[in-house]
Amino acid sequence: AAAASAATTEFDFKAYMGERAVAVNRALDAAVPAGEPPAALHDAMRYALLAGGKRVRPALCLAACAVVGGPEPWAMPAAAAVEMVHTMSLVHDDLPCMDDDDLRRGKPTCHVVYGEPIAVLAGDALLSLSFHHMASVGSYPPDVDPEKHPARVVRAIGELARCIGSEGLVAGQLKKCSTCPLQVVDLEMTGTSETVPLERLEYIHLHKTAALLEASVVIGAIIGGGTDEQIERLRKYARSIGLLFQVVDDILDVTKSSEELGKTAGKDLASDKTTYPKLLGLEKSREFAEELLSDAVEQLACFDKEKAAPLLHLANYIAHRQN
Ligand code: GRG
Repeated sequence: AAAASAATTEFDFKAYMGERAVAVNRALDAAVPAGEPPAALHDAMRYALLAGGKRVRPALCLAACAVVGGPEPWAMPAAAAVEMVHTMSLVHDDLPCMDDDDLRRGKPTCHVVYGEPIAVLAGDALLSLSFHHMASVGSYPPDVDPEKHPARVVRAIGELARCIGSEGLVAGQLKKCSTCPLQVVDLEMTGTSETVPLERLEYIHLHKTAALLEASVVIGAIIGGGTDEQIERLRKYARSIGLLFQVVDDILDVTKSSEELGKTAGKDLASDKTTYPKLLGLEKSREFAEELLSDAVEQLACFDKEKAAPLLHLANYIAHRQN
């Protein structure tokens, strides 16, 4: 973490994120036609995609492309694609058969506005659009290396596919469903770790949250032309910040609700939900978060300091964010 402040005192993280969000929103806006048939489906996709969001995954993807020396625009189709996957996972997560949430990013959820069948289909369509978008040669800038680029795109598509299915997002969600009838599958899948709450929690977070964050970084590095060694270092960086993201989320759940309630124990410590503060205590959870941050930062040491500044700040932001 010391390296973080020394390297990048002049880096304006807020401006960096703001500029990336604008560029990513433009790409997402262009990716789904407004008002074209089937209009209800396209509207629902646009509603979910353009409803705000911090755009952390696309920023990671663009920053990873840049840190290995690739021009950022090369990674824009991939950055848009990872946000499409993220958005569709939120749409499905909010459905009545999953978390049954009415609000997302401060707005009514997709199924509340468009109905459940359209929300399911909008999610499905966003998922396939993400792959279509990544694979569309025409969506890449003309200066990509025509010899190397197609192979990089294929490799990146493989990374994206892997992080979504039974080794990624879907697996994490299945594990979360252990109180519903899916439990049978869940138990078959996980064997003995079922009896170890911390292992179980880490499994959920590594799949549900860290997998897509990891893929976002790795895909950016692949498209940017990173070496295998660089890609693996960045994968480690991303895995640490992926877990960090969720540990901090758990901590915020406790501390924010404590503030709101004016009490020392927040809603999360009192609820049934398993969280890091509940299993480790608040102090140990904070220590764990700092460890994960320094593990992530360590992986950036071999990169050019200036080029690594966005990834360094993204890690610090994830560790110290307040929402
Ligand atoms: C992927 C095929 C497929 C199905 C979906 C429902 C499901 C399987 C997975 C759920 C995944 C899920 C909801 C993970 C939570 C991820 C997470 C940490 C969300 C919050 O991310 P932020 O803070 O949100 O980046 P914003 O709104 O800023 O984008």
